[in-house]
Amino acid sequence: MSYDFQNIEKKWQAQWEDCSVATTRPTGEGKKFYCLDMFPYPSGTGLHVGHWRGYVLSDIYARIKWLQGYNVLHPMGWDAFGLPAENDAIKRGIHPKVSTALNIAMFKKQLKQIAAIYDWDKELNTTDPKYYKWTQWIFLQMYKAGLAYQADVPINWCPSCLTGLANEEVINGACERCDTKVEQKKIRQWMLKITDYAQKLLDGLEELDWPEKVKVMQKNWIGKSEGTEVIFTTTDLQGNEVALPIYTTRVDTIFGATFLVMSPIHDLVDSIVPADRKDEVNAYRELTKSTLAFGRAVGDKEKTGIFSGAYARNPATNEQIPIYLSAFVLMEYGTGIIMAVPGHDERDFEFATKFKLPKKQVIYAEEIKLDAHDNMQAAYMGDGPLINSGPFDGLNTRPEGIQKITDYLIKKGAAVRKINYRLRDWVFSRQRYWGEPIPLIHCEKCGVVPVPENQLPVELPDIEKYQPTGTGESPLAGIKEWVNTTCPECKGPGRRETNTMPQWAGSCWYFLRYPNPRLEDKPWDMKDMNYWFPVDLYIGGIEHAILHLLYARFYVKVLYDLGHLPFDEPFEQLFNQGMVLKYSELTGLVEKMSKSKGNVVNPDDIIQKYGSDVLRMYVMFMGPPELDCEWQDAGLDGIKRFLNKLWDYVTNPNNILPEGEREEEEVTKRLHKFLHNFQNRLDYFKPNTAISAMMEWLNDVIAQSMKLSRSSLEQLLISLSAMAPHMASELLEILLNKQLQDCSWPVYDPVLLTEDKVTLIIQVNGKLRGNITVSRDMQEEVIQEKAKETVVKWLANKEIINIILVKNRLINFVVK
Ligand code: ANZ
Ligand code: ZN
Repeated sequence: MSYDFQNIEKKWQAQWEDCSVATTRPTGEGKKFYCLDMFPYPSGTGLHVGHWRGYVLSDIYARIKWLQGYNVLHPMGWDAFGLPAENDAIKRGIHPKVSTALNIAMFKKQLKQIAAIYDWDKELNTTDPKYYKWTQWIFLQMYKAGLAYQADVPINWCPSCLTGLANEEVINGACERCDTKVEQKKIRQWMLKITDYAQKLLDGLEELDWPEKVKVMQKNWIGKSEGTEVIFTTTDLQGNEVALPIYTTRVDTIFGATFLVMSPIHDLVDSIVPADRKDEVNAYRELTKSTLAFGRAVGDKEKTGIFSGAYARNPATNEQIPIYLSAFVLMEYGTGIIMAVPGHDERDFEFATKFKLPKKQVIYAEEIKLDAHDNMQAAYMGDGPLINSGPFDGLNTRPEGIQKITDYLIKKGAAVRKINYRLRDWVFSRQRYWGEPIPLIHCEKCGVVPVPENQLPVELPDIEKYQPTGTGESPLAGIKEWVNTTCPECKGPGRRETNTMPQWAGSCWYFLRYPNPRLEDKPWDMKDMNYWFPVDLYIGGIEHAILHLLYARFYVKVLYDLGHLPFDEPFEQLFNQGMVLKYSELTGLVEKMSKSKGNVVNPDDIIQKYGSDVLRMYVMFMGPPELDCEWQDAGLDGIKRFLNKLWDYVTNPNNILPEGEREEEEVTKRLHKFLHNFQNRLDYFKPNTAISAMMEWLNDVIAQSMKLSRSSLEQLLISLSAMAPHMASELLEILLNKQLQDCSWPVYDPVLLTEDKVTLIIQVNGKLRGNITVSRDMQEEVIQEKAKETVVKWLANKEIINIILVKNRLINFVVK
């Protein structure tokens, strides 16, 4: 191999280590570009080639902006709280502080091989008390604004991790981390009122330059629904009338509501179930308890249910209809009670069929088939004129039917218009050790009292037993000296809150800290906020489309509303890179890399064998960056061959002209065509085809033995530096005696892009008869003469009565 990557990469990395090439300039100095990576969790397994895919991509854009003269902020940090470190502590007896520090050191060493232009002076770590002091401070601002509250709520409880989980951490009813089936458990929790921000979080999406897919995912997660809350009534066991509010988006079908269904855990169940049905009902509730998932996991399951023994009055028809209980109605959505319309809702139809309940048609449609007993064969979900709906017959279902029936019910005092969101408040506490302590004190006299801000951070104490207690209390509860404290208000005895924050707490705001991570007396400086935000480009995995991005947007909106930030959306442009997949011998499938599939590629091995530049370029060349792509070793060899070919060509003195000598015009044009394609494709996030443009250029140059001027060589090498910075820096130095930091990003000249020869079509009486290639600026008369010669045979013995010339396109001889 002609290019000695091992020594050359070592040399440049050592140089960049001593003196970072691209330190961020002070706030306010020039045009800024904030290029952010989703910071990694420093796991024990080290950096993955999947990380490389995102980090190289962002580095390309950071490098381009840097060479264009922008003031670039391209930082890196560590999202280092979380369960794995704690689980490690339990398993191997290593303190999370120790294992986290070791992992960070390893990650940093590996990251440096990417040779990204990170400004390591900006490095931050979420487990550093100087950092989490401000994570706690933000929580207190939320608490003081009434956005944090305690509730005894049924939460997702992972019986294996022994902790509560956020909805977002439950995947198909199982714990995201350990895949154990999640149970429901009522436990005292700290909640954040993210639901107060549902509408703002929806509205804010409109303006963002984000992938449509991510916006849709967030919209669906927030799940706005506009409908009606209708009051049905029943009589409780004491003979009092009680209201049973239901939520529906189809109030137009209310005349077809033939029963109500209530969540089995609804508070009103006990007061309406008659004595003779209690045992049966309780047995059903017991049965469904474990299957009741918090959130929306239920719904498609087989519909179980039971008759409550009670009836309700339908306010539209005044009919008494039976009340059923079923786990398919979620307590957490709407009112926890629904009106069932089997004629026009599929789920209700199934339920009615199973329990032999009446189905009533209230929308007319020709295609509805009735059986011999006038029963509907399936729910009709379409629209049409209302029937069997009293004074509303003949009205169209939507929007007129909904409107008129809602108005009618509102007038009767039996309904209100209502907007519901799927979004739930955020369970913010964890009963685990390795997280930020929640800075609150419980006092018997004063209640919950915030730790005074000048006493922050509340440091996580050292501890011997990390094991989760399983009682719903964090291991911190066992440290008496730490828990027992004085109440900041009455100075009497107080107890510290022992729950910790979820891992999200540190990652919801880290990007605000990067401009000045060592600031002591405040979390950030407004001057920095005004200058650096919003983040210009945020790159990370699609797996964060909902969780992290929604929480971070929520934090920023709250901080904006509280006057702590001058903007309310943090990330202007978002790009999600796809995953790296690889064939697994074990499963015979191309899959996401994982230890268990035995298909993980360790970047260290690749760097050993091919070097960092080849790996950088390969992860960009493997496919469109937004798609999942398959790793193939052969692809590395392809890149290696290309870089060697490039090296060999430009280091051959015969191919480079001496200083001051001009190259042929064709060579300059070919270079500018490349520069144009390269830039254009990068602008559209197509680094893979940008690399192809460079490969095509090189092939042309070699095929035509083009001799490059020194200035063309320089522009080529600077372009290369975005992808392969080591090799580019070396060549700049040895061939041109230049340093990358003294160069500027090349600009293509649009004038050089236009080909100066054009091919014209020649027609005779509108029929294609030939073509000629002429130079662009050739005079019309000359073109005519040349064209005549080409089609002389078609003009013989003809009289030319007109010549039509469309510049640079065609020439048509009209003849007789
Ligand atoms: C009667 C009806 C008739 C409905 C019909 C639909 C079609 P979105 O759009 O998601 O808001 N619903 C309400 N609360 C529920 C709960 N807690 N658990 C399960 N289902 C619930 O859906 C609103 C519809 O979902 C509501 O409108 C209600 O069923 C059901 F032809 O009411 B509908
Ligand atoms: Zn007190």
